[in-house]
Amino acid sequence: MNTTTRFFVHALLMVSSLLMSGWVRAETDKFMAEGVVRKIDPDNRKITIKHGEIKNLDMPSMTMVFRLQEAVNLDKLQAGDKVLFHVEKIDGAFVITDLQGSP
Ligand SMILES: [Cu+2]
Repeated sequence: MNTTTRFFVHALLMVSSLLMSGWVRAETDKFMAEGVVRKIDPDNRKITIKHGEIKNLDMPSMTMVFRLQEAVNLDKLQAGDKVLFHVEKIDGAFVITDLQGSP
């Protein structure tokens, strides 16, 4: 390996490790709120959840309606289900971007 090649290999490794650590951090920092499904409106992609504290939004526990992002699958969901979910404020609306069943 000549010096130039070695330099580029080094730079590439550094950039990829930075990207990886940023990605891993973003994944683990994603706050998952706890909740119980109250009502589902699949036609309008809306869901009513009685939720615990949502730390990333500074929101205390309450029952409210959320919008569901297209990627979130609600086929198996029904009222009474315990869920873990991530909410983001997008264009002034509270949107669930990730939702999973809770044991
Ligand atoms: Cu709320």
